[in-house]
Amino acid sequence: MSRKTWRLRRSQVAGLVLASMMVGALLGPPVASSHVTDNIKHLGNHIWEKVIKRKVFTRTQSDGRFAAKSHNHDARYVAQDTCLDGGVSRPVDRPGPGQLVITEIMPDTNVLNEAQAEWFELFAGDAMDLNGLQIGRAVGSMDVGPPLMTLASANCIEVPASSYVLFARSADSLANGGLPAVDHVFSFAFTNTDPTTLFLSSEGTVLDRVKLGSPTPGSSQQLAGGFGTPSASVNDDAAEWCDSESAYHTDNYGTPRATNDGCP
Ligand SMILES: [Ca+2]
Ligand SMILES: [Ca+2]
Ligand SMILES: [Ca+2]
Repeated sequence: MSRKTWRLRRSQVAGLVLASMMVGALLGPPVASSHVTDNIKHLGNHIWEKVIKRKVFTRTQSDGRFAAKSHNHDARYVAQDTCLDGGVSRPVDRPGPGQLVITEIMPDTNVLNEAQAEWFELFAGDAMDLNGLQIGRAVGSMDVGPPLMTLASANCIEVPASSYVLFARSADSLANGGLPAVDHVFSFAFTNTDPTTLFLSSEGTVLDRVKLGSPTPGSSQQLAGGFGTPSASVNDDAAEWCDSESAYHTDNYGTPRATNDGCP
């Protein structure tokens, strides 16, 4: 075998290894933890963000408008700088860390089809726009993985101060267990046996994240209510969470889009 042929084959092998790493990154997070794994995760994040970027622009184009490019020059993150408020363009009023808090998650419903009935709730302490908000989940770790959804619209996705935002797998109250008005539909799933994790980020900045134990069937996991404004740092402590005891459905407990119960 000539030296030239060996070089060619070695580069082909390298190409195959890279391709398999990219496929692995797209299929899901690797189990082992190592430097190589970190590189694969980084590559996976990069690909996801490229995919999301395309989606954001596609959505905006279908509305006949283009999202402005971010001042953040990190190409991995997409940001929409302006949105339409009553038809008038203005800067997006993004939340900062602590302004948007994860308050309740229903990963494991009784009776209902979970692919339509899972939900989670956020609390907005201040008025804000949710344009560009990214949400994701990482099983078994507080690590922030690739975002699983990004909120995008040509119009400002406004949220008033001191209000709850409800995300559910379906907006159909006949399918989702009779939830109150759903603000946003999500398509990823919560497992019922692993720890429940969720994070929120905007322009690459983590706004909030939680890691809880595995859920009790039929009960939401809720941040203890009754102690003033929900806090994105207090909710880091799993001891501040408990199962809801308020029924919103004949076989399911939680307080979707409403103040949480106190914990015993
Ligand atoms: Ca589930
Ligand atoms: Ca937190
Ligand atoms: Ca609630």
